[in-house]
Formats: sequence, C-alpha cells, structure tokens
Amino acid sequence: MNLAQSILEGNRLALARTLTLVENDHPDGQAALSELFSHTGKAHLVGVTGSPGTGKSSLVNQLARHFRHPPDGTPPKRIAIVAVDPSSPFTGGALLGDRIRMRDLSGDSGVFIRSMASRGALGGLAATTASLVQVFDAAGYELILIETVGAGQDEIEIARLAHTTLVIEAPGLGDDIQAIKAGILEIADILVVNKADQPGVENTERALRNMLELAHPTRRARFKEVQEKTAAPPAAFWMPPIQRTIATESVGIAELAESIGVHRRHLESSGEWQQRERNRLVSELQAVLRETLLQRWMRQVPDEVYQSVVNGLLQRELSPRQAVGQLLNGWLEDIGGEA
Ligand SMILES: Nc1nc2c(ncn2[C@@H]2O[C@H](COP(=O)(O)OP(=O)(O)OP(=O)(O)O)[C@@H](O)[C@H]2O)c(=O)[nH]1
Ligand SMILES: [Mg+2]
Repeated sequence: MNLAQSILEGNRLALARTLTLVENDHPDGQAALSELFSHTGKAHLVGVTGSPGTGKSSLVNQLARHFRHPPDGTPPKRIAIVAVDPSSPFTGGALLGDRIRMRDLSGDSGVFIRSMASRGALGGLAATTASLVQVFDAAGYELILIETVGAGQDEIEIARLAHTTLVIEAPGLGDDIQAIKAGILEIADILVVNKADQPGVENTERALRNMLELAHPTRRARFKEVQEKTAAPPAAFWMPPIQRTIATESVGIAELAESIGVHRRHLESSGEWQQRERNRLVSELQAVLRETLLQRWMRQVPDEVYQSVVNGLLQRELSPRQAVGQLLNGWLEDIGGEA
C-alpha cells in the first residue's frame, strides 16, 4: 500500500513520514500530495500569530483541549497543530518550551502535533506550510491550528492561508502595541488580548481598538451605516472582535472557541469561504507555475551565458529588466512562451 492510501486509512506513521517527505520537497512527498489532493478542502484552517511570548502556544494547547472535549457534548474534532518554530536567536528556545507545554495533548490519537523549522524550508515557508496543511486536511483533521511568530512576510502569507486568523497580543509589550504592525492587524479576524491577568489589559485593548479603527476605516463606516438602517450587522461584514483570555487558567477559551465557530459560519454564509479557497488555490497555482518555469529555464540556459549577464548587471551595464530581456532572447522558444 502506498503512503497516500495509508494516510487515508488513518495510519499515523505514514502521515508522519509523508509530512517529512513533503517538508523536504522529496518527489515521494509530491506524489503523495497529488494523490491526496482530491480529499482536501474540508478542514478549517486557523492561524495563530503574534509577537514572541504572548502565549500563542498556550492558547493553541487550550483550544485543542477545548475542541477535544467540547463542553456542550458535540462530537470532538480531530485536530492538527502546526507550529512553525522561530529560529531567530531571540526566540530559539521556544521549541523545547512548546513541546513541554503541549505534552498533555500527546497520547490523544485525535491530535497530531507537528513542529516545522522555519529556516531551511525548501520552496519557501508559506508554500511548505500549505503543503503540510493539505496532508492533514486529506488525513481527516477537521481543525488545523497553525502557530507562527511575528509579523514578517512569511507570517502574513501563512495567515492568508488560514480561513480564520487569530492575532495574539499581551499587556506590557509596549503600551501602544508597537509590537503589532498594521499589516498583521489587517489579516486579523479575531484579536486576542491574552495574559488578561496582567496589569495593563485595558490599555492594550484600547490601543487595539484604535488601531482597528485605523485599519478598517471604510469597513467600519459602512458597517455602522448598514447597522443603523437594518438594526443588525449584515452577514457580509466582519468586524474583528477583541477577546480577553488567560491561557494559563483556561479563562476565555470557550468564548474564543465560540468566536472561531461564528467566524467560520460567517465565511460560509457570506460566500467568503469559497472566495478565500479560490484565492488560495489560484495563488498556489501561480507560485508553482513560477517556480517550475524558472527551474525549467535555468536548466536550459548555459551557465556561462547566465554568468555573463549577472556580470553585466553587477557592472551596471544592464538593468535587471534588460538582463532578463537578454537572457530570454534565444532561449525563449524552449519553454514555449513569451516573456
Ligand atoms: N500570566 C500569564 N502567563 C501566560 C499566559 N499565557 C501564557 N503565559 C506564559 O507566557 C509564557 C509564553 O507562553 P507561550 O505560550 O510559550 O507563548 P508563545 O507566544 O507561544 O511564545 P513563542 O512561541 O516563543 O513566541 C509562558 O511562560 C506561559 O506560561 C496568561 O494568560 N497569563
Ligand atoms: Mg509558541
């Protein structure tokens, strides 16, 4: 039996092996992905991002426990956790900490935890994360929690991958939330002020509210306008709620889980779920196309031609655009298209 079939039958070992193959961009991983693809598209992808140390892993752990043991008696969800480990010198210790914190979930066959090194992800961090998520989705994990640190380009791209993005803040990281960049706020579907047991929660919450107004001025104005007319928020608008939690004491977790569900229903009823799905698949298609064309072309161009153009660029004799023109000239037919 091949890997994809084993995964579909619930074999955890095959799942773990495939994840490694996919992470290493191994051809067997690619083959499994292709075979699994028709089984994807069911999972709810939830991104959890925010500055280092705000409590993302603790929250992910708590959310996973909540969804494994729903207090309202609904059937437990199968959960995958993808922790994209920071490898910067400042947060390098997080891996061990996360393992320890998440230990109480291990032994539960409905939970699968995967750590991923952010350095050395072949083919780019966001692309690799997207592939891992597809494997989990096909394997029948209904909720996939993806933890990333910070507000870099990679994190924003990973957040775009998610259906629902939680941005985690905590009091005391600079009263006016300098730690949070406007870019990350724009992708936030739910804002969480964790460590609500610490002083300064009100300040953090107020700062977030102000930034939210700045980030969504038109959306907010339009929201108010429609709300005044109809006395109910229209389904097509989503204003990110701000929620307080204390991850270490399980405070606010049920409410946060509820919000995640509400957001999912909003996405489905507004048609945004399909729209996000479409955007995601189209950009994946384009990324793969770009990468494939580049590699195919690089294999065909003689090394000395490439080097002489690079030299022309370094000597400022050619602009990057002229360099590309020169490189494509004569080699273009081989990849069957125009620039
Ligand atoms: N007081 C308090 N401490 C918390 C709370 N949530 C998490 N912590 C503590 O904050 C520290 C960091 O928590 P993590 O969950 O590792 O935070 P993180 O955002 O995943 O950290 P990185 O992955 O390193 O960015 C740990 O010592 C937690 O015990 C909370 O609600 N209140
Ligand atoms: Mg963490």
